[in-house]
Amino acid sequence: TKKAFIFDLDGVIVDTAKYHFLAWQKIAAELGIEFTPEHNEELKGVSRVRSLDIILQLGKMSASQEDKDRWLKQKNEDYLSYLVHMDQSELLPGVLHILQFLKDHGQPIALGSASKNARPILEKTGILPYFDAIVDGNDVTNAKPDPEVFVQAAKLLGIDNTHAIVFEDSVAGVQAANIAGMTSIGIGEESILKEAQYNFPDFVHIDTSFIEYIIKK
Ligand code: B16
Ligand code: MG
Repeated sequence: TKKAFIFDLDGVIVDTAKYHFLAWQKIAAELGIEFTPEHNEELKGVSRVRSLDIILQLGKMSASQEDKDRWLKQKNEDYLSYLVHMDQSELLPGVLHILQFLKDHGQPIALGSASKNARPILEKTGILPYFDAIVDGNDVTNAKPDPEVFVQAAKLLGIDNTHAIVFEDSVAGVQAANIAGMTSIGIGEESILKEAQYNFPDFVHIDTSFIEYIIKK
């Protein structure tokens, strides 16, 4: 059967989660808010605007829209500065192999990311041609765990939700896939991604026989 393979971007295809963390940490430090890697788990897969709200909540702070807009701009500029020299070497291990395997087997591939910076990252890492559809933070109004981003992706590929497989590194993203009735594959620590139907530490641990099994299922 033809399935739809939907990839999250940050933390699944590229290790940009570390850059998001660094950029947010700078803002938090400026505001005198303690922001740890554990706190950062809550920001994964979450929109930029919502991420700032979570950080402000952590510091029990409220702020004017003007201040928020300034911090959001500052965060993104800082984040983009980490991406300037990005190239194919920043693809997470094993990703390219799986993308190629799916292509060779005629399987539709989509991106389902909360990021508004998704396209330039796909271009810089040279994997844009693998994607039959791209849905990112510029296309959706509801952020993960709302399934909008994945539902749109499956629709663009013309595949039923129940035949869609989502690779995700975030709790919110795994929840979004589950809510949509899709197969969720957690990439990362199993103890964090408890709700995923399958879990792998990374793509190196995903055997092509597993992908074949999912395609046939
Ligand atoms: P941007 P994903 C998400 O991307 C990140 O996980 C999340 O940390 C980030 O805040 C969000 O994109 C928005 O990104 O600021 O670039 O628009 O994991 O859904 O690919
Ligand atoms: Mg992610």
